[in-house]
Amino acid sequence: MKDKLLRCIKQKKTDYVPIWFMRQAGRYLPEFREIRSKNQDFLKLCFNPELSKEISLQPLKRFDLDAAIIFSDILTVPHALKQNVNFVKNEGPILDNLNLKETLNITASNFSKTLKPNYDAIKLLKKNLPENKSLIGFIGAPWTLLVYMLHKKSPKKEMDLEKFLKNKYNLKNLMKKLVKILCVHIDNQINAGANIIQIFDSWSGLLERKDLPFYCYEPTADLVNHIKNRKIPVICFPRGIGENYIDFVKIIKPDCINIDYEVDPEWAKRNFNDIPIQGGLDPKVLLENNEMIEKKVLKYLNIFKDYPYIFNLGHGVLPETDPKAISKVIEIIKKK
Ligand code: 1CP
Repeated sequence: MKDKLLRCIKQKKTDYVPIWFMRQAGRYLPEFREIRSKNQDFLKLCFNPELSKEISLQPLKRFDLDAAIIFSDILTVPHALKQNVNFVKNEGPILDNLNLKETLNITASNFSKTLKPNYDAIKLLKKNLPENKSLIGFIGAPWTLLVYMLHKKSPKKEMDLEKFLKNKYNLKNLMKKLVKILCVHIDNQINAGANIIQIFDSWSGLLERKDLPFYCYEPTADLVNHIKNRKIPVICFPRGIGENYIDFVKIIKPDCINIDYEVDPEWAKRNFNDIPIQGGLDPKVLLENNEMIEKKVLKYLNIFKDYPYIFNLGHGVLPETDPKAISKVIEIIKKK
């Protein structure tokens, strides 16, 4: 097996720590900004198979990475469930009102038809990817998608969680629909050629401990079991849940767990029952000088030297990152 991420997840030896970056295709790359400037409509860009394949390959042309992640977005799912999504410059995504009845009535075949360009992009990417590189497909976890669909924008600035959780009827019905339709989305990505799936729960950190089982653990466990039945490894990223990472790992048993930059890597290694770990380094470190980058990358490498570990960050690459910082990180890892 030449695929280094798969080897690591299956706890087999690799000659160096496998490496990829969340948001490795994105605004910090001038070649991405160039394509983006000619394509103002972000969703349209996600639905252009040729360009999506091209953008996914951009970071691999520059850097010796071990995986490609398909260029798309978690918010193509609300779009395919008939809730309009607009990506507004400097504001992020803005969603139209949800028509719950219409959304609940979308069939799997209608959903798959809308997202067909996404799956065509994966097929094209697969054809153009050397066999030793992983092809990562992804979804947003049900909770994170619920947040965008009902709050209709990023919760980054403000969200009244108590008020949000009062809307039980919408939450319950939409949650059920999302789990079902996300299984379809996952199957379609695997059938097109994805050989690893990552589940992004970017807003699980908003939930209190008592609400995690219903909104995060249960729906995520359903999806993880679905992916495991397909014999494809799944990496989970429940960002911001702090000490609850222990329960998450115990209950859900993902094949690999991505830690965020607030998680102490030593603590994770001691407490995660030997489940392979990915990520952790604060993306802001890549804005520092080479000496600091080296010191902080080596910290993670040393902690995880006898542990199945995939190098990545504790969240996505920041747009202001100099691509040279990415080269520096890779150089440090390959020479170790
Ligand atoms: O040019 C631009 O303005 C677009 C920036 C951009 C990019 C490059 C967005 C808008 N999405 C993406 C691609 C993307 N998004 C990928 C594939 C590329 C890669 O990783 O290399 C992936 C996996 C995502 C996933 C995604 N989208 C998440 C989960 C991960 C995370 O960042 O927490 C989330 C929350 C989104 C929603 C989203 N997409 C884009 C924005 C600005 C946002 C909102 C973020 C917020 O609410 O703060």
